[in-house]
Amino acid sequence: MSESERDSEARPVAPATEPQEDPRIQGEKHPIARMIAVGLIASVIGTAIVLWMDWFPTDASSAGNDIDTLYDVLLICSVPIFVLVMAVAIYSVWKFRARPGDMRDGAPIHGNTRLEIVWVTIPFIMVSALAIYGWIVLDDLEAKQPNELNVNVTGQQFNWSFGYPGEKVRSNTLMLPVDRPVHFRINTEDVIHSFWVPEFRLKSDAVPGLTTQIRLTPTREGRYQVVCAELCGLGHATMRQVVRVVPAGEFDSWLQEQRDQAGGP
Ligand SMILES: [Cu+2]
Repeated sequence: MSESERDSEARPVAPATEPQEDPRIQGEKHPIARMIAVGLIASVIGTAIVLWMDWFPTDASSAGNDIDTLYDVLLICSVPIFVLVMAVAIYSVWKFRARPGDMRDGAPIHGNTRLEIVWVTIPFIMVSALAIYGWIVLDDLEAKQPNELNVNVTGQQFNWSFGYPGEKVRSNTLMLPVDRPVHFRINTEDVIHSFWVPEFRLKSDAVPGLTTQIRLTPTREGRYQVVCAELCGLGHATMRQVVRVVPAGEFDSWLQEQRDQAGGP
């Protein structure tokens, strides 16, 4: 009798049986369907909540409508994905948690090619479509307008100042005539700042060595605030200046007043 024959006699081979279903998932034949149902309900609720929320103050510029619509589209696309992923993750952690004293290994799980193709393709298509949509909106907003008022914006730690080219006027209040297109050229004297009037929606960094620009038309008279939206030092939170959008006649007389003061004794 050879050595291998003796071995097989000594250790009887266990009879081949069908693999047992893991008792922990018995009765959970289609947990994925239930998870997706929970995720879909949560997505509808989540999307309704974020659309109901007021994210920005009332808009006061020509860019407001387009930016708000773009923001809503981004929310409608991203909230359901976030909520669905979190719903599946939280449901799984709760439903398939190890009971006290259960020291067994988890069931072995292998890759799923079809699922992986789906979860790469869908986000790729969504992100590409949103990027194209955002680019079209931005391109539209950046188009040159007739009869633009040029305003030079200068940021420094920790205030903003505004120059009206050709007028030799500099001001710490941003005075703008209503319904006239404005072309802002934005600079900084020190570190990076970010020029933002929430009611106008558009925002642009002020970067050392560069002149950045934005175009918009103020459409609502009122008093707003320029906010620095880039952490720029200890006084960052105080880096706010008044914006006033006034009728054209009032703007002209203000400009005349500033000219007189600049050319005064
Ligand atoms: Cu700043």
